[in-house]
Amino acid sequence: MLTRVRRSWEMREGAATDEAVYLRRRAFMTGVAAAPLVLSGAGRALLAASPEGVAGELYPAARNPAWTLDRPLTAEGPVTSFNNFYEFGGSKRIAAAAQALKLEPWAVTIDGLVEKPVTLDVEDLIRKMPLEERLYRHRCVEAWAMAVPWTGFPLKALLDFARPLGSAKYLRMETFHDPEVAPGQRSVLGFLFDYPWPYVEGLTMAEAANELAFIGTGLYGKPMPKQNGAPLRLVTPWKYGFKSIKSLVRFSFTEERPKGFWEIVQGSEYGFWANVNPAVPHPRWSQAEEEMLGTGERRPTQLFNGYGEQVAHLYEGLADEPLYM
Ligand SMILES: Nc1nc2c(c(=O)[nH]1)N[C@H]1C(S)=C(S)[C@@H](COP(=O)(O)O)O[C@H]1N2
Ligand SMILES: [Mo]
Repeated sequence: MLTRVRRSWEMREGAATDEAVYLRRRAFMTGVAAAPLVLSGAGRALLAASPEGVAGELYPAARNPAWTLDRPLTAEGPVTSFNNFYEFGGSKRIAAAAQALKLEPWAVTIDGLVEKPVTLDVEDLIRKMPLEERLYRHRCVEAWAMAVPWTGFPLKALLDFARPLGSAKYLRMETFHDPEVAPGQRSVLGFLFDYPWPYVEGLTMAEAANELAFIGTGLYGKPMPKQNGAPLRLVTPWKYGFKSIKSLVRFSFTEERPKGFWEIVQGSEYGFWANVNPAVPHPRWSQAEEEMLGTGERRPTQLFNGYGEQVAHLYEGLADEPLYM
């Protein structure tokens, strides 16, 4: 008898077997022939995917070896059970609540200053994009950090698909808005205080076209967990985590600089640029060091989160801008 205490993020031993048994039973009950006991490769891939994941058979995607890490990968458990996703509440333990998100159907709109606005289903969009896996660091302004394998596609591929006009200066991204699904979006304090839903973020066109800017569709070789921002979330590893907007429904090309969710809520603490810099403290968090999720290891923060080689040139001539808040 195992008496070891299991931490909440450890996978239950034999969980995959349980799932296989469950699927066979379900097939039996619906009158479909039971799945063979020995699963084909594709069958195993389907079982590994989360049941509601979008286009699960595309995972795992091939890893792009250009993006390596200076530290071990963070364990999957803490990454999928310690989250910021205010739509589902202000605590870090929103993973269960986030399961209410319905991923099918999920419409994505591309509009604003583009040749031709379009709305398409997220699965169609993902199937048009070149999926790959990248190992990236992630740094929250609250001074915690992680190192994770994202699956997804370069944001540049979406720009090429969208064909923005020459007059477009910014890309504005927007999260779903559905108070019935997301309790955080319900008005709690009424007229006293409401968050400015939906969550919005923005990048300059040069930032959006940078090779590092990525749209995440998966994590740890599987479709994106809902709590991490399924089915599409921005990944900008040189910026604080609040820029990496989750569960996207809209990409708009604009001439005006969009105001982000946290910039609207508290403009004195959160700005448009939000580039990681150890020398510029947030009013509530020193940015000198970061703490790795899962291990608690402390490391010195790096300028641009260690990605200066890829992005420092984007900020030349912008010294008067608040680049690090
Ligand atoms: N829509 C939406 N996106 C969001 C947030 C949020 O509250 N809502 N939180 C942000 C913050 S502050 C961080 S650090 C990351 C956390 O991503 P993770 O939960 O996958 O680690 O998501 C970002 N994207
Ligand atoms: Mo964050």
